[in-house]
Amino acid sequence: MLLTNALIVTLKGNNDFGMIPDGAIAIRDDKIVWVGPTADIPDSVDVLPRHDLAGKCITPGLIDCHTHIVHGGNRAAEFEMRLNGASYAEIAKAGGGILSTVTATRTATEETLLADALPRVDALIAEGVTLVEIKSGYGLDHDSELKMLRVARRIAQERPITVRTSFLGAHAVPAESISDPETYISETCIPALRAAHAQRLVDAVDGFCEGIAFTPAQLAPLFDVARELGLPVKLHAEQLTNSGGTQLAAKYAALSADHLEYATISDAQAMAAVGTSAVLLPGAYYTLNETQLPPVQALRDAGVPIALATDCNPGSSPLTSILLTMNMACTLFRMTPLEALLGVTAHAAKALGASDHGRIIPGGRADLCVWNIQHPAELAYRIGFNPLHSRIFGGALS
Ligand code: DI6
Ligand code: FE
Repeated sequence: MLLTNALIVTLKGNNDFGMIPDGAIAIRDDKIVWVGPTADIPDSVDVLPRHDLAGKCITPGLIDCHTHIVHGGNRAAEFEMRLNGASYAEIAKAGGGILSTVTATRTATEETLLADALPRVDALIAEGVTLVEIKSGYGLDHDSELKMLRVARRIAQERPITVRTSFLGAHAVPAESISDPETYISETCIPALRAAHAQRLVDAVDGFCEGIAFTPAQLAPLFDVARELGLPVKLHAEQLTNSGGTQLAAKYAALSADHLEYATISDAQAMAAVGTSAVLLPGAYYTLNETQLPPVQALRDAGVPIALATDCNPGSSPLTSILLTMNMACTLFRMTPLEALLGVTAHAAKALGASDHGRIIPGGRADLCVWNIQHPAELAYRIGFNPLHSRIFGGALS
């Protein structure tokens, strides 16, 4: 198809929206084959069926590059506890937090996990998300981790969305292994990773480096296996304290280091040196009532691409709005609307190693959003308003 008469936000460069007023996009199958001014449409694509967009705005399909969207139950009761004075770390230490979701996830059937996750995925789709990353990490035993990853893969069959999975067996130390995290990594986590990889369930390997989770030394053997299997790594790093996660991530040339509230200037420089992206998660910052801001200016100065994501999870970020995530990044982290849009498109794609996503360029995948807006800054500006007109997924309206 040939989309004409649109304000196209290509995000072709890195420091501007790359706008083409009265632009056109030619799509064949699931690929963008040409983009430029409507006046310059080449003969080769002029034969395609035309859709006049009457001045609407087109951006790349949005990307949520860090979610735990598959999980059992919810933690509204814990939300209430926190508001009555308990801290996140205290709740985790008392066997609540992540571990209560582990129990709910272990006991849920695959069908229940899928049925619970789909409405959350639908909320993302309704705001133009075309690619979502989904982590395991609430199973913490062999079968339950694989179950979560199978559900994540099934989401891509049930809905018009691309799913990238991350194995997060090192999300927390399960209650039965609490005195011996090293053995949990070697005897449970690594064998589960190998099995999940053999069943093609894993696109990347993630971990949680934190006082309440794992140390860099405990995570290193897992990352060694990821490397052996040819899988890229990512890491939850410096969310609650500076625990050396960013340096570990940089040592393994991770795709991304995520959260980063307690990261330093030298952490940002270590990431820049190996091309590791930052993934900032304003929903978790907001939900935990955090006051330590991630080092946005240090990341900018070092040239680290900054991605944004919902972190959709039942504990620290029960958020399924990518547009609100953009708004929070601007208001809470003082990022610009351009940075926010790059954060959920081109930079999110980079954080997933998905190079054909996130920009409107010839050869790129035809995942697009059509918006009822006059300028792309409107996407981050409004709060709780969804201007999506339509969504094109793999070259088809959906
Ligand atoms: N950091 C987070 O914010 C989520 N996981 C993580 O490593 C929270 C997970 C949860 O509380 O269930
Ligand atoms: Fe997370």
